[in-house]
Amino acid sequence: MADSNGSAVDTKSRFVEIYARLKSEILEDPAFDYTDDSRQWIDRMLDYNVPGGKLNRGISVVDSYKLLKEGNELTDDEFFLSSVLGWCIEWLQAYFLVLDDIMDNSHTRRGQPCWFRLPKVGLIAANDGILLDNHIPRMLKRHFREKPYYVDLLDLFNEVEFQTASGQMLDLITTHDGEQDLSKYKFPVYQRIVQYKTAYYSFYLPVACALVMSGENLDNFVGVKNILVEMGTYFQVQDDYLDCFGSPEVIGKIGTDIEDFKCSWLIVQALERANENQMKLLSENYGKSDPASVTKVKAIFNDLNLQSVFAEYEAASYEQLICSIEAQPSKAVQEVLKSFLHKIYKRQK
Ligand code: DMA
Ligand code: MG
Ligand code: MG
Ligand code: MG
Repeated sequence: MADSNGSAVDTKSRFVEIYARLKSEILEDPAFDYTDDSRQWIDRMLDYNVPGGKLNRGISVVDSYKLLKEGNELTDDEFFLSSVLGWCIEWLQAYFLVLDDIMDNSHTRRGQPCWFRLPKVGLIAANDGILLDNHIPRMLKRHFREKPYYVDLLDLFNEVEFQTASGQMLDLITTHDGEQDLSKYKFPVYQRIVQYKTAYYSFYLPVACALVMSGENLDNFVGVKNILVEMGTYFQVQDDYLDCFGSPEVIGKIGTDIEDFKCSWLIVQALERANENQMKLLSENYGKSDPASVTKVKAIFNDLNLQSVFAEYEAASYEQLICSIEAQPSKAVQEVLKSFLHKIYKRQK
């Protein structure tokens, strides 16, 4: 048996190879008669937005499916099909990120300018987002139409996409310009936003895909879903922390949460701890785009020791997740959940 590290590298490179095949199937799609220019546009748009991330979500489908088979090697067909589902999640993520960067007024993503920032792209990016989204059911149809679980897959992707878009709506309407009001930024509001915008698609969806492919009924995995939603919340807390305290060269993006008046984990924690003077400074400076205001907000985050508050939250979340995972009856399911947790615990990017 390959050592675990060797096989992880192998899984990633085999997974990455499958992208080229899926892309060429899209470019050859007989339903649309591509001109040279349009084929080139899609080709470049996909390469720019789909494969350049960490691929954690996509590869987790393959890893989880393998663990559900109690570690037995996958056949070539099983490896391919679980990878297609993984790539569908990466496509879904690309779709949400292209639009998220427009709405969040972001500058960089994965170490390069956001797609809509390219002079030739601009708001064509909005339609590119729609195309990315439309590619998903086409890939599912091509590769899963004959499977008994085809309808379940379609339903799963539809539900999770609905949840994510609803989470984005909550994130955006909470952040409304013009009526900046920090008094509503409390933990339960925060939790609801991140559960919907991040946890379902990033954590539940990869594992749910692997379960559906294994012939399981998702109704029997509510406990697993709850654990994954907790893990997804922890992941978004890390994202919010890194937005301010991470290094842009490592995370590949420049933070905009303070400028955007986001209901981020840091501001929620700061508001719980600020004295009267700090509170006043936060209301005057949070959500302003000038660098001096951003610097003042960051200084308060530092004065309130939010770095150590985060370190404590991180350790406590980990303990709690491990405890819930170990209460799961199936060893294989425990392994799936632990492997996912270890991919993100103390991540720097
Ligand atoms: C991202 O939230 C959620 C989705 C659905 C893309 P975010 O805006 O904090 O993400 P990022 O920091 O990557 O822009
Ligand atoms: Mg964003
Ligand atoms: Mg956003
Ligand atoms: Mg963020």
